[in-house]
Amino acid sequence: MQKKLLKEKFIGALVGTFVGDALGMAVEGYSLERIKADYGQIDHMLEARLGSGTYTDDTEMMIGVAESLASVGGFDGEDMANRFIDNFNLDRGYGGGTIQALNNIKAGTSWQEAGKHIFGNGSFGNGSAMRVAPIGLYYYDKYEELKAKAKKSSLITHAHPLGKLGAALQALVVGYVINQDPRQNLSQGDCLKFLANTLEIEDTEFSHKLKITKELLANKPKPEEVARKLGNDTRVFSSVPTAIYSFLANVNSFSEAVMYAITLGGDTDTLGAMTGAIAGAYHGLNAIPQKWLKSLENKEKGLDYVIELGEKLFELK
Ligand code: R7I
Ligand code: MG
Ligand code: MG
Repeated sequence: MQKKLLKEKFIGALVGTFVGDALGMAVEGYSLERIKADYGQIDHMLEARLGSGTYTDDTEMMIGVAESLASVGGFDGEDMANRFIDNFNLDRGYGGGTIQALNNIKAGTSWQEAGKHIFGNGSFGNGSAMRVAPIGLYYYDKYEELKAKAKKSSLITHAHPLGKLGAALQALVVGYVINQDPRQNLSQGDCLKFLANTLEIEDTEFSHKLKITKELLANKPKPEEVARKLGNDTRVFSSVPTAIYSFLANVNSFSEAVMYAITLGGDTDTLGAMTGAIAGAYHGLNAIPQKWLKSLENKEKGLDYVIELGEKLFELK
């Protein structure tokens, strides 16, 4: 692939996370029906908690993942955990399990142990998948390493086997689409087959959901059915497959994919962030509408900073 396109795709995955997160934030927790009644489709940044065009924990943590990979030159759990702690801003809206794990680390527990007993057996929230795109970029040319590093990055806060698997699935789909040329037609079937064959998901929630994804793609169902069958909540198996579906069902357009994901309701900032990461990694930065880019926050660690992080990761490769 041309270097110029690959660079666009690296930056697109990070900015895609940011745009999807910011677009979905204002309606996080709304039902599909409420979004439909109040807004129809959300095609501009609404006024939100920290102002329109601002990001939430999804992007704040993605920034931590990217910063760590870029500064160390690969995965380092202790460094990544410290970045999460340094960047942490409670007002961005963090999940309870993640807050606990980061507090454990601050209190001296190692990053390998900090998340192990949250919710009993570790969290399977979507917090480690929503932030994982930079791992998909950094290891896009080595899928075995990509999976292993994604799982380790999850362990910091989401130690449950399904939490780790969900992060690996999201990183893997990002890595896969980085390798695909957006000017050629992407085969939905090949993509799903690749994911099922490359990750050890057999007999898990994920294999079940990917099978449903394939059926839904063939049937062009209403969004209500997609949300009901794939899920739209904060559990990782109820959101990563939904993001993959949203991308594949709208494979020719970054904006259609992200707006579709948010229309499904529920964990909308995260569905937007994960779909934006995949669609951005596939299409590249140029496919993200200017009107959205212009409305993103751009002070400290804002849009320009995220673009620079994408460039840095690309240069390192
Ligand atoms: O995963 P996490 O960081 O939350 C991310 C979400 C995203 O929507 C962000 O935008 C932000 O709003 O928060 O936080 P966790 O608390 O680890 O997990 C999220 C939720 O998943 C929990 O509140 C639980 O509802 C659910 N969950 C579990 N439920 C039962 N048993 C996670 N693990 C378990 C479990 O083991
Ligand atoms: Mg969030
Ligand atoms: Mg969310």
